[in-house]
Amino acid sequence: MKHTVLHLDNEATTWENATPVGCGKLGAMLYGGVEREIIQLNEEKIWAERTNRIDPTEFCARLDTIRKLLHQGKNADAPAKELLAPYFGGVGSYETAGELHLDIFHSENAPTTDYRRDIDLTDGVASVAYTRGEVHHTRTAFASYPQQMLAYRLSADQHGAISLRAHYERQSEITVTAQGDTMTVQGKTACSKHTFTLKLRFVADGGTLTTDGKTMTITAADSVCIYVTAATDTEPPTPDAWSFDALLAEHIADFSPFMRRAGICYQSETDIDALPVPARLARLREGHDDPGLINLYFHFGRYLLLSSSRGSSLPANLQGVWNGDIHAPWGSDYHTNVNLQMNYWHAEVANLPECALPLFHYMNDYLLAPGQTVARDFYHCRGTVVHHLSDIYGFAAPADGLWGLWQLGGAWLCYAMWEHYLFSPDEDFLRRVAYPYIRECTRFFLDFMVEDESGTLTTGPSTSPENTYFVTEDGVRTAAHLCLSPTMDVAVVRGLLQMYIACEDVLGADAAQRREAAAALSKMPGYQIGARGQLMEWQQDYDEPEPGHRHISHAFPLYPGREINRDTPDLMNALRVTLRERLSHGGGHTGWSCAWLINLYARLYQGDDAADMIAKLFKNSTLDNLFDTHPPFQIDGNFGAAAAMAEMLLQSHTDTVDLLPALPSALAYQNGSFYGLRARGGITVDAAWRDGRVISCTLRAERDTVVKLRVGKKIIRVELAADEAKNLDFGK
Ligand code: FUC
Repeated sequence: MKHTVLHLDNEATTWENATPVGCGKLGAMLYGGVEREIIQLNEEKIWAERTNRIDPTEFCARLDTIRKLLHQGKNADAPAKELLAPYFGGVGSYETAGELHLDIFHSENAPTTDYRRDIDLTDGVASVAYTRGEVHHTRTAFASYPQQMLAYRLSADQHGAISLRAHYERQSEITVTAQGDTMTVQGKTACSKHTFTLKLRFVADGGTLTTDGKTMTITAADSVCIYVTAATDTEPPTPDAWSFDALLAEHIADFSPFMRRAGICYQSETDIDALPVPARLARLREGHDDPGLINLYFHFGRYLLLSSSRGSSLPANLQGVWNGDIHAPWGSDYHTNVNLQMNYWHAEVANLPECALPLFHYMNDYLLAPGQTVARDFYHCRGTVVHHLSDIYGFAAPADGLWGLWQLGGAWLCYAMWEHYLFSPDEDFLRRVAYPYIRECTRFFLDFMVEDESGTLTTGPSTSPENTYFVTEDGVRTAAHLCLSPTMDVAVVRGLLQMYIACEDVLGADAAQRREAAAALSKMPGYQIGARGQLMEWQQDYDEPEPGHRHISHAFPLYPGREINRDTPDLMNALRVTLRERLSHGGGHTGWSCAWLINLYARLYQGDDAADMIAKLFKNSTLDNLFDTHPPFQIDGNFGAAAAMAEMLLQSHTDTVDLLPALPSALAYQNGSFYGLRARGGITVDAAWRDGRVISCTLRAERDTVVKLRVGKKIIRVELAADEAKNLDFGK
């Protein structure tokens, strides 16, 4: 299996374009500068805590007033702004740990040639290489998960060629002390509530190492290794003076098996694959195809997840684990009205299910209990709730403004747990990890929803995430956020009730609540088609101020939900109209929104439109290092698009496993293969196609099972025995 390399030919001039490495808790962005190297560092818990918790007294009574207005068909935005303004909270920002700066002294007075900056995505190793005069310089960096340590080496092919001076910077007060070969950095988060410490150990081979108490100077070394540990509110261990090569070997043995599990391999041209990414993006922008870039992007999406969400780490935030600021864009927080969920869309299908476990720990250990308090105090409901954003301190209340009055964040997160179970049905996981959160979330909605006059259950006051609709009052048209039962609420809650009932059917834990849930499900509204043939976003067919809005919330039942599928052709058609309208008004203009559209077109079996969206993503929302840009950098687009690239080749959300459900028809996509993609039911699939037709596939199952495999128009029944590979040959 060949190594997949993300190749650049320039130093990063901005943080956003640097090279990411990470091991879940720690992250680094490497600029790869020849004269000055900057290594920006992160530790996942350096996060400012907002301490002014809102007193929820009276919230519930005021909310009732707003709800009544909505039930009377009135616009409730203005009174809600007035009545509820005191109750909107906020969270602090995830923060940078600061930057190690290395001033590099080259003795050769010659130009730099043959510069390259790479990430070997398979091994998880970043590198820089260049030639200066007669000397070839190499830098190697990685984040060791087994050691929870960052490692960086500068070396050259001639003795004594490495000289540098190292100092540490942060855009806020820090204490730096250098003693012997170790630099210790101490600082506080912006709220001053949390302290953090980094230890940087310098090991020079040959030459001299001196310190003035703050900086390190190394002269004429053969190589220099730097090892970094970091921790918040506690001391990190001092890095051992490791053998770099042994540490590297251990890291590759740890990292690469995950990366080797799965891949997409559209047939591509070797000389185009070898180009630096900026040149490939430029070619694309000129209208050339580059299916090989999809292979790379998919792998990079897996690399980023494995590097930012692992073991006992926190889940990937808006920027994974990478952030160069004290006050990051959107606080680099956990946005739960699409972004955090999208971060995990590829985890199962792209064969990194372990990387989803940090999300589940976060839900159970950080969100569940605080969400119960908010459910009780704000809504007088049982169960647990999360609104549209959160942090690492269990924030679960409404935030920001009227668009923060949206109670569905936790319910949507339940889908990740449920999908994890569907992909690998493990009753123990369901009982211990998924069920406690899903049950509590369901309980909230059983209490929260109220019947309207017709006996239909309604959610709200709520919003269709961040979108508004027009209402006319006294002849004046205004945009309103608040409503009852926007389609997304309906879809998320319907799916939640279904998954909860399915959990009870496996576990049989709470017959009374199962009955309540089944009764509630029977009273939920369905989906409606509007005057233009579109799927309606609200209960009424409103005009919209922003018809190209980035959120496509009402498409939820198509993806990531599954209620709209080939068995509901009218609703599929309605969504076709919806997407066309969104796009004709400039939709898909943020990276994550574009990534969602690729998934939606894949689920509509419109491979050509999916390919157009991929091209749009590459052209408008992809930085030179393949980071997704909102703008600015936001990691959800990387993850959501990786999921979509798999979804075009393999789907399993209905009762069949579908091969190549949305392969684009252009010549560039007609030949290729994939390996290690996962289908629901504990199945792993490899497949190859030629001239657009599947020629072979291999299926493996975790347990004995029967698969209905859809290949073209045929459905084939395949019996699989646990852990036995079954090869199917479909002829040339
Ligand atoms: C949601 C989106 C924004 C942005 C933010 C972090 O609120 O509407 O576009 O992605 O999250």
